[in-house]
Amino acid sequence: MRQRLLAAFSFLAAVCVVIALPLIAWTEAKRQAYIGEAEVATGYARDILYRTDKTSAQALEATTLLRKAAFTACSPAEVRLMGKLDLSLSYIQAVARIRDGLIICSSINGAKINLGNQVYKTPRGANLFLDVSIENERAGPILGLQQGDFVVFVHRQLPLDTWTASSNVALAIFQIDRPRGSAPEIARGEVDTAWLTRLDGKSETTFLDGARLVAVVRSAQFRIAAISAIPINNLIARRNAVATRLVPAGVAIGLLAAFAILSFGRRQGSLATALRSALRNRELYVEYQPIVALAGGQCIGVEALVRWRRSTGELIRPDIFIPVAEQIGLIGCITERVLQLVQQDTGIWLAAHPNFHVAVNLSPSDIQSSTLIAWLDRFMRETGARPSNLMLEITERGLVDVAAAREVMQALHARGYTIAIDDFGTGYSSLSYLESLDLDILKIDRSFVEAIGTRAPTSQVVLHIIAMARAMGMHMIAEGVELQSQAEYLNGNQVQYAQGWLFGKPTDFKSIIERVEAEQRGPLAAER
Ligand code: G
Ligand code: G
Ligand code: MN
Repeated sequence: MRQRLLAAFSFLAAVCVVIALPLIAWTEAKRQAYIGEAEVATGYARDILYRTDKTSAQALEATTLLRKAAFTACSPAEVRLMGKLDLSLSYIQAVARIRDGLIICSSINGAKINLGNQVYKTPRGANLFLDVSIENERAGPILGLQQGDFVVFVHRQLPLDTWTASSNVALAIFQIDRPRGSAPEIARGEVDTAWLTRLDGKSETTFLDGARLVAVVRSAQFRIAAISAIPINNLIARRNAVATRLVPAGVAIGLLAAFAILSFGRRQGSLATALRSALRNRELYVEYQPIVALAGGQCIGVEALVRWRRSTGELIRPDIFIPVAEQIGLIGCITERVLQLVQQDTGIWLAAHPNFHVAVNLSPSDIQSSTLIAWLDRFMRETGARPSNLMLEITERGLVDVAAAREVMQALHARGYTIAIDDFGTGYSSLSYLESLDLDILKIDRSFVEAIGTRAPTSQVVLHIIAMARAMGMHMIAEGVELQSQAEYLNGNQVQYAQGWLFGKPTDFKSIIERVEAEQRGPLAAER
């Protein structure tokens, strides 16, 4: 059942990944294309707005100078100043004096100027002549800006004279306060006045409207806004260009991830099945690694390490199958089997050696139920061993849920079992928990022993662990001791026990018995 669920789940996850990744890539291509094209459109709008602002500023400058000069109307001095302004201000075509709606003199002496009849009053009290014609001037429509007694003439299309990458870009300048629906002041191509409302208080905005991507930018100086609209085809072309890069990558990554999920699911599934039959077919056995007293060197106990040899002869490491067993709820069966195997291997030998211990590894779930205590009680009853013959190794992970563990731990303690914390320093654990649990032994993880005497940043950690264990009255077993120098360092720092290849690799219990009995016969016998 569990397995079907795992298979179904990994299949579903794989399908999701295969669909989702190309979709994400496609969405990302759309997003990138929009950002890119919006940047282009905003650039055009900013450019024409800059030119318009510049034109307005020059017109303002011209009228201000003429007003300040306060020459007699149309005197030679005034006309000379008009001519100078016309020449020096690049955006300006002509300057003129107006009285009662008629031009009375200008910088282009003699040429007739017709103001036309399209006039718009700006909120600041200026008049805008939208349809001016100047005699002999053929460079396109002209705009007249009247402030007080003067009018400045500019080319309407000049600000739009900007370079665009594609020809069908629409550009326009709007007077913000013009009534809704009226035509823009200056325009090239087709624009919609309703776009102005999309600004909505912002200084810049972009959006899609039908077949176009529109940018609106508002002037910081004048009550005008610039608009540019680019064809949506530009956006689509850019999206397709980005998508041809991203989508195949998305498909490839999606397939790879799906493959990984499926093969992981199958492996976990098949490992789970194989582990179940391993328990039935007795494919598990136990090896024992000596634990020695650092002072003296005699073997005072062993750690039981489970091994799995499949019927094919393949040996699977506990690092691989213990986590799977924990996941699928099979770890309790493994712990029970390990205890049975230890009982088979040690028989009545432990009863005759009360100072010798076998350390058994427990998983977090083992110490959350009292079944464990029943197994241990049976072990004692059937072998005549004492609780001091068994040491129980608990990992830091097992202490995360202390509330659940505490009851079982106290019961174990009350019966006289030794409790060790395994792999100390590699996981999460709070000192206050350690103290409140009243643990007997701390196993110093191999990684800290490895660092001794090296330049590794953790090389000093072992000293802190030792100090802490001593402060809490715990004895220590150093794991993974491979070098004589490590053993001497640990012994010199009051670590009582050690385990590692220097003292012996995991082996069968018969070899352990031989070793211990040889040591008991005397040092000379042990040498042999
Ligand atoms: O010696 P070996 O490489 O097999 O040890 C790998 C890991 O497997 C060790 O960290 C050890 O704690 C864990 N392990 C070995 N035997 C058992 C066991 O019987 N039960 C549990 N829960 N873990 C074990
Ligand atoms: O349960 P624990 O994590 O203590 O398991 C010990 C692990 O370390 C096992 O995998 C065991 O085979 C391995 N081991 C034991 N002694 C040594 C040693 O001296 N060096 C190295 N590299 N590994 C060791
Ligand atoms: Mn261990």
